Amino acid sequence: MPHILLTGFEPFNNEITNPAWEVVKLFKDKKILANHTVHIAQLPCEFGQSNTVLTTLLAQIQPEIVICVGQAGGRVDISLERIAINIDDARIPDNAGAQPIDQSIVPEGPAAYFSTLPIKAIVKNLRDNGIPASVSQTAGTYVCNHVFYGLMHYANKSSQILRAGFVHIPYLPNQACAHPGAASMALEQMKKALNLVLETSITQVNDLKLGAGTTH
Ligand code: PCA
Repeated sequence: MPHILLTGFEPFNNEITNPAWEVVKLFKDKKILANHTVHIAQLPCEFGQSNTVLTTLLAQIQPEIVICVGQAGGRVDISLERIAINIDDARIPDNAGAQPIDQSIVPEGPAAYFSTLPIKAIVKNLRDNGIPASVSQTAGTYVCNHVFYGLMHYANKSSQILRAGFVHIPYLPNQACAHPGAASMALEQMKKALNLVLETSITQVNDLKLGAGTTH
């Protein structure tokens, strides 16, 4: 029976919720496409500790598919992250007060890793189902990119993990009320989106060759 690990983060930056955890927790013990069991976990919004927690879970659960989800306040849609880069550069302190600037995540690691999720096929499936989605060319340089890089570094050495990647999601509507003008997405739609992300990650063997580039 294949296993999926799905993670979300605790709230950070004075928010009282994190949409990533709110949606991930709806998948507790769920079965996707009949036989894939979902395991969920909350990660601390802390450099270092987030990857310690994640790698412990990866060793325990031995999942075939891993998807980490984070809040990207201000983004307008479900963002499929393409690339994790080997740098921490924190604009704000993390939840433990750390604010690394221009530090490698894994000093001996490569500059970057690509997501191994079928990100183009996922974007297409989400849009076909009426959910705004896009490929994102950067997950930033804060804790989400830190976890994305840590995940891909681990997955790169693992024969167990077949697919791994990171998804950023917008604010929930109640959060956006405190950030006038910021986009948001309802929890139900995020849940439908995440379900499609998981199903597509299971069924789509090769990604589609669809344009998702940007000029800036
Ligand atoms: N978003 C932050 C860290 C935790 C989260 O949910 C980020 O995008 O780095």
